[in-house]
Amino acid sequence: MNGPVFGDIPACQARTREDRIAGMRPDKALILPLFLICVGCAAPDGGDAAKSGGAIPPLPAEPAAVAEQVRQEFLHAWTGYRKHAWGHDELRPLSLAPHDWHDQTLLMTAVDALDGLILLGFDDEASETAAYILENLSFDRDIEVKTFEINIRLLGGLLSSYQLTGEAGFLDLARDLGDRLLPAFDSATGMPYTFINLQTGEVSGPHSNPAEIGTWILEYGMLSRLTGNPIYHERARAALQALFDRRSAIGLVGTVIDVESGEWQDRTSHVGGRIDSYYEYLFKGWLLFGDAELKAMWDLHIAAVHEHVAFEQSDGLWYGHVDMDSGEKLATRYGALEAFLPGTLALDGQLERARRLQQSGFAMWNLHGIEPEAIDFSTMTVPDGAAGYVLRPEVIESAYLLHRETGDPLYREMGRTFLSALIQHARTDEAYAAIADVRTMEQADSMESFFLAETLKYLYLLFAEGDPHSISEAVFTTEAHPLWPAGPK
Ligand code: DMJ
Repeated sequence: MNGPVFGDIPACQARTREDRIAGMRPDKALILPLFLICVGCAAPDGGDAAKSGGAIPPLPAEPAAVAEQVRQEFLHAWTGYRKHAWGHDELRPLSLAPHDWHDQTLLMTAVDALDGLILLGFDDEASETAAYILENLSFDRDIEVKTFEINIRLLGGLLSSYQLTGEAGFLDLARDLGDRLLPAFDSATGMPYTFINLQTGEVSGPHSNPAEIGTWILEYGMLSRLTGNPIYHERARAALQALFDRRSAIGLVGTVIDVESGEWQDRTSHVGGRIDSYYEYLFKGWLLFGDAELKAMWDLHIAAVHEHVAFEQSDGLWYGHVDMDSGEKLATRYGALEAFLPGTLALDGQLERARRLQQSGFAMWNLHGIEPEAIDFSTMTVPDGAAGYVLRPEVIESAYLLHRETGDPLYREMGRTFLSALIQHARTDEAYAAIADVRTMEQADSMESFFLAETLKYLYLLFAEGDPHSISEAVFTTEAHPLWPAGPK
C-alpha cells in the first residue's frame, strides 16, 4: 500500500514572506484577483495549462451550472478509472494502468465512489458498479490490510451504498468485513492493531495512533444499528474510551501509542494526520448517535486544542505542533490534513474560529495555486518532502460545511478557486492526477480513491442547490460517506 512518490524539485517562489501574507488574508473582493495571480505564478514551466492548451474557460456564474461542471469532472475521472482500471483498486492516471494495494483487489475506487455516483445522479454507472461489486467483491482474502483504511474506504462505502439503495448484498458485505476486522480490537487495551490478515485474523502493528484507533464509531456504530448486533459499536466505543483515558493532564493526545502497553511513543500533539479524525469522530459520534459522553469528550479535547495547539500570528490563526504534556510549542506546521478542522468546528457552531482557520487554509492553497501537503506557517514555505498534493479533500470539505452553516458566498468563491486549480493543474486527458510538487505543478501517477469519494463530492455539494437524498440530515464519515440516522428519504 504505497502512496505516490514525490520528486525533489526546487522551489520557484520569488515573492517575499510579506508579499505572501498580504495575499493570504483576502477579503471577499480580493479572492478572484488573488486566484488569477496564483494561477499566473503557479506553473513556471507552463505546467499542465500549457500541456492542455493554455487558459481554461471561466467557470459559469450560476451555482447550479458550477455543480453541473463538477459532475462532468467527476464523470471524467470515473470514466478514466472505468476504462483503464475497472476491477482494480485504483487508476494510475499517467501510465493509464490499474493498481492494486495488495496481491488481490478490494475494488477500492469502485466501493469508495459508489455513493458519489448515486448522489451525483449517474444512475447507469451506479447500477453497473453496484452489480459488479455485489458479484465480485470478496473479503475472504489472504492479505494483510491496514485496518483504518479498509474501515473508512470500504466499510463506510458499503454502509452508505446500503442506505442509499436498500440492497441487502451491501449489508452482507459490510457485516462480513466488519466481522473480519473485529480481531484487530483484541489487544490488551482494546485499541485496534494497525494491520490484520482478512482471512486468518492475524494482527500486527502495535504502534498505532489516535486517528487509526479512534475512527471507527460511525462505521461500526452504524453496522450495529443496521444488523442489530451490538458488538461492533461496543468495540469501537471501548477503543475511543481507552484512548481518551490516556490523554495528558492538559487534555491532549500524542501522535503514536502502543496498543498493547497503552504507552505513548510520540508525545507530539497537533490536529493533523494520525490525530485528526479521532477528534472528528468524537463530535460526529455524538451527531449521529446522540452519545452525550462523546460530546463531552470532544468538548474537553477541543478546549485543550484551542488553548495549547492554536498559534495566533499577525497574519491569522493556525494550529501547529506542541508537546502533549506541557503544551510547549514545537513546530509551526499546518497542512492539508489539518484543514478538516474548520468544517468540524462549523458543525459545532464555533464559527468565528472556523472562519479564521479556513482563511489560513485558503492562504495555504493560494501560496502556490494548490495546497502542498504542509507548510511552515511562520515562514510560509514548504518543508522538505511536503510539496505534493495527493488530491486531498479537507479544505474543500470545510468550505462546504462552512457554506452550509453560514450561507456566506465567500465559501463558494473559494470553491471556484479550488475547482479552477484542479482543472488547470490536475486534470489529464483521461482522469485526474496528483501533483508531485505544487511549486512546479509536475503531476504524479496517482489518483487516490478519495478524490472521487470526497474531493469531488464535497465540491459538488458546495454548489448543488436543494437537498439531494436529504443529504443535510446525513453525517459524513471521514471518507465523506454519508450515513443517515434513520436512512435517506
Ligand atoms: C481520507 O482517506 C480521509 O479523509 C482520512 O481521514 C484522511 N486522509 C484521506 C484524505 O485526505
